[in-house]
Amino acid sequence: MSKIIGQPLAGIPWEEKPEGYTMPLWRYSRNPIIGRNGNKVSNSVFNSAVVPFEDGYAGVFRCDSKAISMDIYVGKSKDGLHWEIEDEPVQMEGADGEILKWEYRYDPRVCYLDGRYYITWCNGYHGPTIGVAYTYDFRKFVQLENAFLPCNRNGVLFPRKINGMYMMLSRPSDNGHTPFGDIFISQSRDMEFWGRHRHLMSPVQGNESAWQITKIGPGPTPIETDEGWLLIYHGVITTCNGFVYRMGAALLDLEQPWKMLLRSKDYILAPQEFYECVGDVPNVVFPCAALSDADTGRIAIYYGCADTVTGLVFTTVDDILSYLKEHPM
Ligand code: BMA
Repeated sequence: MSKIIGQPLAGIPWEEKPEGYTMPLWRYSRNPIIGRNGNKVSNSVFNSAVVPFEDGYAGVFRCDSKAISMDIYVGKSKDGLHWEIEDEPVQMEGADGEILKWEYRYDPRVCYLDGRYYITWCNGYHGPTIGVAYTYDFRKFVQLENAFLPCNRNGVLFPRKINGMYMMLSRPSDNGHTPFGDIFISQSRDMEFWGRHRHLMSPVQGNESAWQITKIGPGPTPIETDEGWLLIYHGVITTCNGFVYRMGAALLDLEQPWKMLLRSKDYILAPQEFYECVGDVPNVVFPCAALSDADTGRIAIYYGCADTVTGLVFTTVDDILSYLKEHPM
């Protein structure tokens, strides 16, 4: 039996695996949990991040407006399933007005670390880069320096320091619909200056695992297990109809997380349901957050569906790690 190293979460959203199901992730029966009209302004609500907060959950949600302007909004929930999303975007304060200039903000992640909720997101600053902010209460947000130079997307923090360093995954990119992309890990002593960049993983060339041939990017905050860090990521193939986004998983060394121990050859989730295949951008499943319960090993993953709505899938640490071991690269 594999173990999650972390906090218990007795109220984690949950449904049992359907009888006879053979894939490692199973969908919530009432997906999608958030529709297009998640708040007053939204055209779509997707690629969003949630964490346990007070006696329920809080999150930061990507809502593209009806003007198709990308921004992030606070949401709250009692049960992790029913969400109330604010109608006004997150307001940031910070030391340097230059950094507070707003171009666009999307694909947030939230990570509880050292007593703060850190938000990372794709932040427009002369091209996409990684914005960083923290909050204690999901009301006041303090924005720090952008972590990297543009162009970069998918900044994902580890939930604790490793060997005294904060660690962040990211995926250097271009300013458009990037047709390439490897995942790197960067380190920082202070959440401001990032360095010691280490390569983690590349897309898979050839025909061996073509769902992840074009680019890959980290998803939720990695989950610590007794066997390594469990990383859920997205992998992309270029088809005659454009990109198709699927989900994969990898296991990373606990002390040196740029060393990959296992990686899925088979995807763990693919766009197959109507709401994943039909929407503003068809054929996208894009994970950005996971809740986990260290007592039972349960994991609930929040993901964007077709860049339009938000879905939930379930697994356990055993289901996903045994699948990884049975379908290795
Ligand atoms: C990426 C980002 C994601 C989106 C994906 C698929 O470049 O824009 O937010 O989900 O493309 O459209």
